[in-house]
Amino acid sequence: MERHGAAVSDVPISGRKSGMRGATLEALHALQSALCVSVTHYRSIPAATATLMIAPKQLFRAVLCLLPFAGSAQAATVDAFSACVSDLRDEAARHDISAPVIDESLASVERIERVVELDRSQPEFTTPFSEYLGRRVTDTRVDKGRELLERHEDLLRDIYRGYGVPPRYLVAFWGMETNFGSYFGGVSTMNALATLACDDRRSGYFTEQLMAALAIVDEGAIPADRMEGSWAGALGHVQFMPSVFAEYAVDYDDDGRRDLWNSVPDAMASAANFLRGIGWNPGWRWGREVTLPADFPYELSGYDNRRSMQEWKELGVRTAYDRPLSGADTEAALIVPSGHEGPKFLVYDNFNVIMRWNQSEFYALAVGHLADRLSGASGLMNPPPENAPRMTRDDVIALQERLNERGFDAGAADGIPGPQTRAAIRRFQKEQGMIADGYASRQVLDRLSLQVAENSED
Ligand SMILES: [Ca+2]
Repeated sequence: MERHGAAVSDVPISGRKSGMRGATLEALHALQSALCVSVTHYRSIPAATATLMIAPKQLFRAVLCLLPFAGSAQAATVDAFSACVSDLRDEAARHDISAPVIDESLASVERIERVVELDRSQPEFTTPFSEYLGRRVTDTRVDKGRELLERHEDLLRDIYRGYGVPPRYLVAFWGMETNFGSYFGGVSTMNALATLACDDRRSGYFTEQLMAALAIVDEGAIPADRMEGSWAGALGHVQFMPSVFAEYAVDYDDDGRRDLWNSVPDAMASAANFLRGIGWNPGWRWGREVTLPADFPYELSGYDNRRSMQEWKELGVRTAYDRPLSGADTEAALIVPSGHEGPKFLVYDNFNVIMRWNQSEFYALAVGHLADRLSGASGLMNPPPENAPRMTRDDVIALQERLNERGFDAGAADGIPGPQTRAAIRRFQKEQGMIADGYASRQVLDRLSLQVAENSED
């Protein structure tokens, strides 16, 4: 509550008003104290684990509710944040974080407004696969990655023996996450996580991440003031969230610290340990680019539509170099990220593992393709078309709403063409006799819009 008083005294007040404001502030203090007491009491019930995680958010919201009385929105925000941090300190103590580390990490922690903005921001346009891939798998990155594969050859081979993840994948993740350690994100992890733990949207999750981050400082991995990463709290070379760090980080260079900021051996072995932990299948590729016959039934595409290699072979799927697929006994899915005019990929179990690292098909395709490039492959045989008209978020929402109106069940109209939306598009395309590639294109939106217009004229 000290910071509250200090902040409000900066607001110029005079005469009778000061008395009124003083009385209001007293009431505000009383209410806030009551809230703090009740929340603290509630959180001391050990069984209420889920509630434990929500509490800072509730407190923050409760204090914000009093905002009109506080006179200055900024002061109230600062105050609500400091009350929330005080609550997080109690939480940290219950997590057995040592008192000096709690002090070192949270005494001067600050709320970063920009972090909240980024957490809420939604892109205006959907990013086409061509652009996504073009930005991430550049010739410069491929050259740098090949150089690093060579420089760390012994280390990476050693890790491969221990964990079963080939060097090219580890270097590909490294390149995707931080451009091989050239940029960790530049945001104080304590500030970022405290900000998000005290924000409404995902308070429980980020409180958990903050506790894990404090435990990492407590074990001596890195001092709090040198712990930096992304605005969302991802750490070091391979951008582990603190909870992933806690579970999977490895002290591979054996210096007594799991250091994912300054030790390449620790970072690479940790990535391998994580991949193994989430199911990496040694001896398998991630997937491959393929070619399809002209009359291919595209309604069989989609991440969830898994079939045996034998079935894909019978459907005429061949490698991008027009060779027969190996008849290996595995399941695969066919993905067409730019629609039927772009590249086609058959993806195996390890693709799902990459998706567990980051739940995005584009990301997983980029990691797989970059890994291929690092081991000498050239670019895609059938690169994605670059001139496809961009869909805005509003276009995709309109597309989803019209699919839903027509009973194709595209799911929530959130402006993101995810798996459910693409499956709905495939059903609509098939009904219309279009190529059922599930691609959220202008053509599909136009066809849907036309039909809505025709129906309304009936
Ligand atoms: Ca180490």
